[in-house]
Amino acid sequence: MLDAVIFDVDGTLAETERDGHRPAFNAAFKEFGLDWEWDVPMYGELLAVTGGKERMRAYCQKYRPAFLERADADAMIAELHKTKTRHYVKLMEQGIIPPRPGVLRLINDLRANGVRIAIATTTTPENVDALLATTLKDLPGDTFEVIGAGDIVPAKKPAPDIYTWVMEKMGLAPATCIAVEDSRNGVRSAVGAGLPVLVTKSTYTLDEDFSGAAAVLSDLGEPGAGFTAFSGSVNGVTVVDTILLRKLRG
Ligand code: XBP
Ligand code: MG
Repeated sequence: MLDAVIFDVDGTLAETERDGHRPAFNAAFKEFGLDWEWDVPMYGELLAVTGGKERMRAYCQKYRPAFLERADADAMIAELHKTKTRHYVKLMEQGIIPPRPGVLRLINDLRANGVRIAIATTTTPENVDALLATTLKDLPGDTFEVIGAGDIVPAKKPAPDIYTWVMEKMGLAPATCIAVEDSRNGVRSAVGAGLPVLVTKSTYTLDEDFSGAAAVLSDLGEPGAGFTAFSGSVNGVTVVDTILLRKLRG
């Protein structure tokens, strides 16, 4: 029985971290006259902490402790984050980030089968809107019935709160839903909310520990370019569709 699929956003629907969020943070730092620069490996390390404000704070704790001693440190982080969001939206408007393989195909298949679709993410709502308007513009406007994003719950992933919030909004129990994620933090969040999780590894999460996931794949697969399975009972199938998600849901 599968009523709904709840998707993570960053790394799952699109590879937004390296060329979207990361340069947006760097542009905000520059605008504020800070000499902070998050290169590709450094950003990979910082992704251990979800949420942009939380990530900047964790960076300062480790690399810029003096910044946190400023009386206006909290306000500065909030302003930096608003600026980062503005840069991120501008970057997305350039249309540089495509959907990951199989994303549009799977979502259309779920719609055709009457499966409800939602989002549970730690990213800011404006970022989700930007992604929907650009990368995912070919999906009908009513695709995502509920979008749980950003500070709507105080405890971000790996806490289960965002998944629980989304299921409550949909009036569904975890027993009839499945999550699609790309990160260890996402798996912990979904499993904590009682959901089975399908993982599609992303650039920054290739080596993460996904124990607890129902299946771990390279991507959702397209006909002619199927996924590679690292774990899970996929029995010769090479594209994720409604039938496979029903099986994984159990
Ligand atoms: C990914 C994240 C986010 C973004 C930054 O979340 O960790 O924090 O990197 O977003 P998910 P904000 O994979 O759950 O979508 O700067 O808007 O917080
Ligand atoms: Mg993610």
